Amino acid sequence: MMAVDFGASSGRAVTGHFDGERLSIQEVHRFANEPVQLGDRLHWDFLRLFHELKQGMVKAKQQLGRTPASIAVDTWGVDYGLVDPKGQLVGNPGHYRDLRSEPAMREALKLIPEADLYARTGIQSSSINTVYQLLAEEQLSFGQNAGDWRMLFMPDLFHYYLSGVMASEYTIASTSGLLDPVKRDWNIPVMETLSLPPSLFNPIIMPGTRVGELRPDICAELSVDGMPVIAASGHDTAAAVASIPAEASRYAFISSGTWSLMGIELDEPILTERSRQLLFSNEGGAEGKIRLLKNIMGLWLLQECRRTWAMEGYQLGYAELTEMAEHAPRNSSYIDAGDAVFLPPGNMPQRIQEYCRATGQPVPQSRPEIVRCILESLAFKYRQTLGEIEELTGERLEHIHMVGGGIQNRLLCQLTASVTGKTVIAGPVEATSIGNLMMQAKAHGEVHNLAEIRQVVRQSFPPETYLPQDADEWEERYRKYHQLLVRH
Ligand code: ADP
Ligand code: LRH
Repeated sequence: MMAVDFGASSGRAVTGHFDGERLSIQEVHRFANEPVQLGDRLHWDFLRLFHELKQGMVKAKQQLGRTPASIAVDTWGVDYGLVDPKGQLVGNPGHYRDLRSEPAMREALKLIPEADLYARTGIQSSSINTVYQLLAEEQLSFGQNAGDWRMLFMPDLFHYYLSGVMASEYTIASTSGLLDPVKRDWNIPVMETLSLPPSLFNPIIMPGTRVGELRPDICAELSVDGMPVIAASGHDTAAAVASIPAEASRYAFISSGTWSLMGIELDEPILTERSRQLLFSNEGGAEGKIRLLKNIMGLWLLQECRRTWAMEGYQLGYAELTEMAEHAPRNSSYIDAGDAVFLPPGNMPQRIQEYCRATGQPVPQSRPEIVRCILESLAFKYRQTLGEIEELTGERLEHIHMVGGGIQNRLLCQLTASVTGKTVIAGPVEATSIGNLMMQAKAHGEVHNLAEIRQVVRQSFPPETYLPQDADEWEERYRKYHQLLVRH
């Protein structure tokens, strides 16, 4: 099988072989996935990425010695493309780290009060949400033929151009702010109140559904045989959560990559006023589960520092940056890693310094100090969020499962264990691709449910455990963070 994962730090094509007990994976293609600023809008580079996907298919065939048994694409949430009745893209898909949807969000919330919208969709209001991006689409309101267009989330858009079939997979649709989280289907009354035509949206299909077959012209172009295109789990975070190698029934998770998505898996959504105030969203998971989670800025903060420093002539790898932070002077400044001020691309070191100055804290000056400030602030945010999850669910959680590329930052895993006082179980790194592949295996009937998927992942990719250290010191420092940032 073949998974293609479009992450913000890179895109990758991974093949997976399931022998009935274990999954083995091999990365066959990794490529940049950089957005392009064109005019006043930030875009996906869709055509280039479709080309990279094809390169991945060619390399997968070379590596396996035959055409994979199936293919599935996942991407980050919320973004989409618009397609006209002839199947042509209506412009390049927009990228959510573009602040054009902020005014649209304010307008929408005049039509439906935020508390009401949350109770009906279970999604925290953020300018990145599909609903606000759609409302901000000038073409949608002004285009003459918009009534015939279809909206396809990014994984669905790739699947459409691979198979010619339009569908809307549940996990990715659940990031839109336009689903009814109880019915797990489109929320037509919300669309109507916001004047979004329901005809834009395709029917929802559940993760693990076969969308169609690879188009014959693509088979001919790439010299590959036909294969099923599967909507495995279109949302990268949902795929990552599906692959958590959990044994315990209750645990918190952190999907650690460009974002940190921290939450818990539930059978039904929590749509209370308290959950809205605490900024939790109810997104969809495999088997119709609910991922109650919070978006935390995550390693994006570090990615943007790295990019800024590279432009200033300092090329630093992640391993090097982490090592610098290990030896940094004792940190005494924190940022709120949930603050939307850190959302758009830009000079992140400067933004962090300004944040510390504005909150009356010592301003971190050196690169090691800034990296340390980011990592400790993330760990503190995780502790705060864990307390909130425990409050909302009424359960005490003893384990945190961390998955994704971010667990290669061992300092962050250790800080998370020490600051929260919980056992951190870290792995797998390629959780998203693994979740994608195992949901394909499920579609092939090779495994039957989420519990079996998780058992296979546990057997195939044994995780690493981190235990808390220096509990008293971290308790004291968290108190300071709490006084400074959480109470205000
Ligand atoms: P996404 O798919 O969300 O873009 P990934 O799961 O690929 O993200 O994780 C990317 C993050 O992993 C990077 O931002 C970086 O901080 C971290 N990372 C990658 N490689 C290393 C490494 N060798 N050491 C420490 N951290 C790393
Ligand atoms: C992580 C992620 C997250 C979304 C964000 C847009 O990659 O999918 O779950 O909220 O990107």
